[in-house]
Amino acid sequence: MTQHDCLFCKIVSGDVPATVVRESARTLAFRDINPQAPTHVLVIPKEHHPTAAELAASDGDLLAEIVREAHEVAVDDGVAGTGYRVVFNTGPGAGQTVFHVHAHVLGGRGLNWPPG
Ligand code: IU
Repeated sequence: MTQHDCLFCKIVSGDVPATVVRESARTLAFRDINPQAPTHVLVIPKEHHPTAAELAASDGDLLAEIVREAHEVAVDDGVAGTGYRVVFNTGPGAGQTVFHVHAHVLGGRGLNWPPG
């Protein structure tokens, strides 16, 4: 299902441009417009789901596919060997600004822990 006021639904439909790096029948991966690392790609379901928690409850297979695609993005960008991070910001207090679930795939530089 598409939400007309959702930015990432508009990227899926092609109404908003994005640099797509991978696509499967149910997922899309594109470069973040404000990258926080040399590799910063967002992996999303093509269907609208607001958060990772909601997607886990409604379609766990699709959430697992997003995590698999995140790994393939890291392989494609050559950062899987050194290590990469997959982040689902969930809720405004954690920095979620777009309420269409997305996995941030970050790599290509040292990543500190704990995150900010
Ligand atoms: P967040 O976890 O909801 O804060 O992540 C949203 C991301 O979407 C954020 O990193 C933005 O830079 C990114 N983004 C994008 O890639 N393309 C866009 O057109 C817009 C935001 I608006």
